[in-house]
Amino acid sequence: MNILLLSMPDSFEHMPTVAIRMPNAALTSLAGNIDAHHRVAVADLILAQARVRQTVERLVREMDPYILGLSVMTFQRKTAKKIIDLVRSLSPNVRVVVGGYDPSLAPEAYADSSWGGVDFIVRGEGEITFRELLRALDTQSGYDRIAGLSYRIGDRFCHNPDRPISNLADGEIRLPNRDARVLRGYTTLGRQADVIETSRGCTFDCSFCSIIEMRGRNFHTYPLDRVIADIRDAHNHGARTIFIVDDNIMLNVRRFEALCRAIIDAGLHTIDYTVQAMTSVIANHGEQLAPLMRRAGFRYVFLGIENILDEDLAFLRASSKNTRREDGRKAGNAAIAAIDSLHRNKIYIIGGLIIGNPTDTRASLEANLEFARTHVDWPFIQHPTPYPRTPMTREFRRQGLIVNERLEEYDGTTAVVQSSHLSADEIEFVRWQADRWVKLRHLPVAFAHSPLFVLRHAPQMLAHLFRGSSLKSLLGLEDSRRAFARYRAIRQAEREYL
Ligand code: B12
Ligand code: SF4
Repeated sequence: MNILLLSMPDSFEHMPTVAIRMPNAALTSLAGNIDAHHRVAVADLILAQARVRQTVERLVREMDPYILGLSVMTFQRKTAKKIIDLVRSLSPNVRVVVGGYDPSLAPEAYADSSWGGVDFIVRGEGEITFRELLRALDTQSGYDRIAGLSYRIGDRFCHNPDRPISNLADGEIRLPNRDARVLRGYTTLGRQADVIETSRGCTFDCSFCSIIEMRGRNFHTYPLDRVIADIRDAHNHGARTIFIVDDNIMLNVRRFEALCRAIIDAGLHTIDYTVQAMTSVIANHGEQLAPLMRRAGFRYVFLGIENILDEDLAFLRASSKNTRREDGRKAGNAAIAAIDSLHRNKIYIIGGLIIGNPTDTRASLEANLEFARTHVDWPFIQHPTPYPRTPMTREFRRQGLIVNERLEEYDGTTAVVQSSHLSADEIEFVRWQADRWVKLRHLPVAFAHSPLFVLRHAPQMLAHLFRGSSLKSLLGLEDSRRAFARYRAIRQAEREYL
């Protein structure tokens, strides 16, 4: 069977594609876990953002797929529909499978008859469900026993029971197949980029996160020798910088330390690594952990600070993962101790903050922005976004604070909810104004690490950073709200990928 797997081209503001283009971890993992007789191609459309239609047309011509698989996040739903319509127009008999967070958490949207084009929805983890689906198609043996699968019969969808979570330790899920990738150009500031995973799941329950509804509260890990083999494979495929996509790798600190040592022992510490981390773990274990991370090659840590105010942390249900402990007692917000520890070891902070929560005032936004200015190297400031089935979505709906239902704008940096004190527009404006200048300060660091890349791409990087601004607005001679309106119009136009 010919299988074409696509991830969507939609990107968001904090990851300008001029500098960052990362692969989707799901698709190569699916490709690595199907039976060997299939012909499979993986295309991350982020690599072809300016020519999505032509790229899809070419791939359909070359692959003549029987199966089209799409990995979709909520803000990419509209693009996914357009791509399905395009492929159907070129290849009417193609069977369409969707998977990922949005189809898993909002399957009803894909089963809707106005969508028309979707045949199968793979809910939750996909490797085994997808493999079983392909076998069922091969042997025409029916779909009713495939856990985690929803399938179309005429105008309606049948939803099979959920699939139990994979335990990962038993070797059932094989390594990703990176040879299946057919597009080139993955990068982080000029270094070839890749992704690996070492674990899945999380035992916390932050109200904004989709993970709990997706898979429950649990944590499963791959054996470290498999992780090292995965990193080596990425390296052999050219990767020089790696993003670890685990939901929450820091749940087992001893294991993470062992991973750092294993990376060093395997000589793979020459790669630049980026990992996501809870502030509490870094604050509580930073003395030993941060130097070890540095030796293993960790360059950036995406810190889930979420918010620096207690009231907001409580709303986000993120208090305990951001609390520092001393002698077993709670000792306040962990963010500063975590950042100090990483900075002392020359590791840079991507600071994840969520502002625009229900009780936020101008002063609470400012407090967080000031924190970003003072402590963070690359701000990843987002607005609370009501993704399907999260507890936060229910709360925003209950309070009547959702002001925008256009899902393609649910990209994290478009404010789609208001607070009790501020309009959504005001919240986004305040963030936008501060954000660019903090990011600008990181440019010399990027230059020192990747001088040729930054020299060559500085004009595009600056143009992206200051989209909508003019010399007059930068000099304060034009109302910055006009520049903001232009920025929003540019963002709007960018979303039309085909
Ligand atoms: C790593 C990660 C990132 C990385 C991306 C690296 C990359 N290129 O993939 C970074 C930090 C850059 C990032 C950015 C964003 N992310 Co993100 N991210 C994650 C995270 C932590 C892990 C995703 C992952 O790779 N998992 C490993 C793979 C193997 O698992 P998987 O994707 O679930 O795939 C499995 C199944 O879903 C299924 N499957 C998936 N696709 C398909 C397709 C087919 C055909 C089939 C059959 C099956 C299938 O099978 C796979 C294997 O089991 C998740 C979850 C979390 N805890 O926060 C959020 C998450 C996916 N991100 C999310 C979002 C919204 C974003 C952003 C918009 C920012 C934001 N507002 O949070 C941006 C958008 C990125 C972009 N395209 O520009 C949301 C999605 C919510 C939703 N309902 O859509 C999540 C769930 C976090 C959350 N808020 O709850 N993200
Ligand atoms: S700690 Fe991270 S992965 Fe876990 S629930 Fe919170 S945001 Fe999601």
